[in-house]
Amino acid sequence: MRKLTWKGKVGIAGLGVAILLGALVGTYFWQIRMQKPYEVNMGEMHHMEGMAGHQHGTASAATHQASLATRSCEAITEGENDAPIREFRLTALQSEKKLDNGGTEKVWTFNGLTPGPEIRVAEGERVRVVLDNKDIQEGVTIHWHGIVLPCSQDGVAGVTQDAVKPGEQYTYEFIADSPGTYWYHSHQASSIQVEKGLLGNFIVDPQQDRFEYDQEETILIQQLNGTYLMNGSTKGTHIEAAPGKRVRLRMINAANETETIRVDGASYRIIAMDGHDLHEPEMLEHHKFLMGAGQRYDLLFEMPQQGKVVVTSESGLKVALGTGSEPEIRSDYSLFRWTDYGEPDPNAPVDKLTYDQSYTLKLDQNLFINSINGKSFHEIPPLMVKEGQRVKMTITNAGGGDHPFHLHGHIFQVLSHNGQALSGSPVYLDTLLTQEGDTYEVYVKADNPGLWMMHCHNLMHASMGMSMMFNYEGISTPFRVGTKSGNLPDL
Ligand SMILES: [Cu+2]
Repeated sequence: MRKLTWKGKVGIAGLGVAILLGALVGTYFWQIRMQKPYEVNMGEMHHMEGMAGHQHGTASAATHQASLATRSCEAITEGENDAPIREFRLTALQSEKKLDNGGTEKVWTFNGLTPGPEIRVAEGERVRVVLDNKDIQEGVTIHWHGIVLPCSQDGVAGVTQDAVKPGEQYTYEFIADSPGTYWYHSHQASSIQVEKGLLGNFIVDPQQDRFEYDQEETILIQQLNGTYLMNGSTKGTHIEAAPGKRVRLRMINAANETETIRVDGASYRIIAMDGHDLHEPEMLEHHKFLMGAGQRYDLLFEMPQQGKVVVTSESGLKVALGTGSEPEIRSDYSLFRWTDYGEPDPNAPVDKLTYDQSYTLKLDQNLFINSINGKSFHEIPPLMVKEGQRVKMTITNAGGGDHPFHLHGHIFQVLSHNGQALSGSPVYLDTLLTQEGDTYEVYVKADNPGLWMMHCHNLMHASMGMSMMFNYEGISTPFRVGTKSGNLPDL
């Protein structure tokens, strides 16, 4: 290596100091901004002129008359029907958790547990969850990540409800009409509360399964006060599975960072992403896959006649299925790509999708302030849609690491990646992992009137500003976000 001159050394040191100063100044200004008392009505931000979209086709939006007749998000509830009711009670409370690395963590839990109790219902059932808050001072909510439900049930503090304070109660009610793997978590001060443990699995069993299996298991990755856990363990846990059994493995990434997952001991199919089945997924040999924060992957494999199957994250977390010898660990894994996996669905041709409105979103980071189109959180004009519109969003990751982009209240379909149309199975997501330099086009039908958050699911990024609204014209809210109300959904 070339020896550095003293000038070079001073230059590098200077650059280091400048970067450090920049970071400190950026964080300082952000904190000042957050401390200034403020209050925002997330449903009235269209007086900021909404975000300019490009119109296509015949649907010419009458944007300017929108504010006349309004309907409150609070009044948009699940209608009556005779679906069977499944009732659950979740109480948020402070507790302690002993870890298998010897440590004890002060945690926030549902019913004394983190992850909280698994909520499991059948497709079509009416889910009723009574939330009580025992002693979480800043209040809590529950957001049902990935579930399409009425606006008032979305669990976003300051948008769809007030945070539930100690001694208070809130009842959520919605029909679980889309089977799959989901999760729930608090959406009050989410970057703090999720990390402290307020989260759990949410599984909707299908009425009719497209895939056959003998056994199913769920793996959840979380970051508890900074410590990574897979199914509650820092080291590795074990699941019973007999040779020859077909296992459906539901995987949930509830942490903030992207996980690289490896499966040793069996070839597997990825049969669902974010709860939605893939069409004719082929067998994967020696593949690892990326799971963005907030995303879910469902795997299907057959237990070998001898030995274990081991699921490992690159951060070293492990779950072993079965007994016997350890599987051979290979080093030649290729990276799974979902943009050309499986087969196109002739009943849902992607190239037939047309849209009325298109929007461009640039996700970026400067000096630790995270932005969308150059602005942060409540300064970002909402993306305004009308009920019935077909919307295309072009999402670019311009820097700052991975940004798993999450839209509430809808499922979107991915059209293309870096200009290349998807050529395999249709892919329906609620959370899209974007990496630096990526551009994706996604399609969403505006068929669920409300006020919906759209944010990075690295909740640290969301707390630093990468969060905005997807608002329907004519929908209002009586709730307020800000330091005055104390409703801070992504702090
Ligand atoms: Cu991000």
